Amino acid sequence: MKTIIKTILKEGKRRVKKTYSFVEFYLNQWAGRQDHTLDFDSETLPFIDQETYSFEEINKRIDPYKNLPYNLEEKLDFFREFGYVVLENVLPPNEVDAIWDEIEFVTEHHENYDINGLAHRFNDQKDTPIKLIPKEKLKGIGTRFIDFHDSSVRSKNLITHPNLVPFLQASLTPKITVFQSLVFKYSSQQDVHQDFPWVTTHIPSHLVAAWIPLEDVHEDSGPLFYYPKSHRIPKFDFGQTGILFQHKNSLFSPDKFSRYLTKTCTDLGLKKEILLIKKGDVLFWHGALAHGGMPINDPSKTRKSFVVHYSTTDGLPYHRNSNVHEKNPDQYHGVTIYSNAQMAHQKDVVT
Ligand SMILES: O=C(O)CCC(=O)C(=O)O
Ligand SMILES: [Fe+2]
Repeated sequence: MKTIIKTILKEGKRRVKKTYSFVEFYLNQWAGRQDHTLDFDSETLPFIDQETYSFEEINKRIDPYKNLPYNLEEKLDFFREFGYVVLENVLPPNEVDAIWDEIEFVTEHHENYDINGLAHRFNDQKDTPIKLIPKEKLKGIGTRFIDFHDSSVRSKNLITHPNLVPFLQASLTPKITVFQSLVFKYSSQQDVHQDFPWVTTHIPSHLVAAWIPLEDVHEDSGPLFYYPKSHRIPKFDFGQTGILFQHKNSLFSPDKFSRYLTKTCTDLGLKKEILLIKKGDVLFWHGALAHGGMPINDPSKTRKSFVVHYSTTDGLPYHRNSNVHEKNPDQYHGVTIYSNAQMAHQKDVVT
């Protein structure tokens, strides 16, 4: 009885506090008062996002690179303007196929792996070892593998491929690291969102993501969609937590955020585009680009993809699940890949 009363009182207190915060938020808005900034810190903004950006200068700052199968200057200009860019034929298709073979192998033998996954209507929010997820769920719509690269040397080599690194260094800083990766078999069908409120490091602007198709994308499979140029729209205020989302503390929900993005993009005349790229290509998107996964029109169509969120070692000095420095983190093609101490027994187990 006592605990029930305590719980009710606690919940009541939380609601009163939240109501007070809402009133405060709207009063401040009405009075034109702003107690927190609603943009990235200009001091730590990647050079590409600064007005003084120049290709000559960035080319001096990044590590030397060999012939790239694309024009880096043109791709960076496009990225700056539109918030995304596609690099065509930059990854060896047989290496891409080999990654999917690994995913299939791990799925078939899931009982041997603690690699984390999320499966729709099984463990929607909480990362769970795939050995606890039924095989049929693992193969179904709404499933994702989390940080598969931790367990696969082949994946680490692919997501740090020398054709990608100069672009990453130029769009962030030369000290690139991997924040997190996700492997999908089907479209995520995720609502429109920007990544930086969730994929947070000490420096929220140090975020670029790659979308690596593991097969050619079919238009009925629920392609990735995005609003070109949306990386520059005014940022959403989650209330109390500013431009970042925190489950317990933010006043506004991800749904409200999605509605804000759709309305703002539409009002500004930005047109939604879908991504129909091929195996071997890579899309990079800016941490503030509004994007999501289209609904699946044909459930027989897979949309196998590897999504990687990159940051810098200044933004993320250690693995996101840790708060201590790792002595000599692994380096792949000049990119730092931290080990997940909580999953040490799963490191490189696939290869
Ligand atoms: O691939 C998708 O459908 C969306 C993935 C995504 O938005 C993300 O991982 O940030
Ligand atoms: Fe996203």
